Amino acid sequence: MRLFIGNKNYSSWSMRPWVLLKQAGIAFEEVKILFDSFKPDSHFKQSIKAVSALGKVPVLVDGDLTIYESLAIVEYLAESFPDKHLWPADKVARAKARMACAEMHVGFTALRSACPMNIEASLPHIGAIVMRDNGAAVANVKRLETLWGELLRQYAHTHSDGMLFGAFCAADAYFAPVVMRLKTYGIAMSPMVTAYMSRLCAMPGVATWITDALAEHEFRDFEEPYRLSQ
Ligand SMILES: N[C@@H](CCC(=O)N[C@@H](CS)C(=O)NCC(=O)O)C(=O)O
Repeated sequence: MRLFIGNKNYSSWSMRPWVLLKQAGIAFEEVKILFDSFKPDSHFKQSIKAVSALGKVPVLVDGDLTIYESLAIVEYLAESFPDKHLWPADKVARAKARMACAEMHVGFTALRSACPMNIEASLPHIGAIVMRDNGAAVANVKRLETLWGELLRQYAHTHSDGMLFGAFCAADAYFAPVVMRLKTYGIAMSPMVTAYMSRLCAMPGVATWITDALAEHEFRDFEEPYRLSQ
């Protein structure tokens, strides 16, 4: 199995299936296509379009099958590796985990656009301005607090991982990039959620992604609304 991803510092969508695979201990080959631009003639677009017509990462290639869209990749992995419990075992918890991932997939747009993922950056001054002036982003953060708070209160104690549904699952992988944003932009969360964020960052699959992202040093102007190139 090969997983095509973009820059680890910037590519929030790539991070989701990658940390899920890594955390579950599923073997795969990583193929990184560095962003240059998203223009049709860019190296990135040409390279990923040769793999998948959508022209976006992540893409999972398993034999003859090519899957784009991160949620479809997660579902395919969950079906292919049932013993890895990528979704919670309990039916009700599983429904809630799928809801949370679907909500993440289409939602939190104000926060995502005001605070793009940038793992190596430290931008609390930008986070403060966003939280002061951007009501929609503030609402997104409040929704995260409510959603995560409810799940953590109900499930975190059921497994030593202390994740949203107890053991690490697809929902945690799905929210990992949001946790990166909250950290980069210094957005304050409740003590319970802050503790979850720390536990998530310490999960080996997530920690490895962060280490790789910090080692990347590939500055891209078009991914950097706030920093200047050194
Ligand atoms: N809905 C897609 C989103 C994928 C996506 O937007 N990936 C970004 C990188 S993080 C990308 O490839 N962008 C290229 C572009 O927009 O042209 C998914 O879930 O996989």
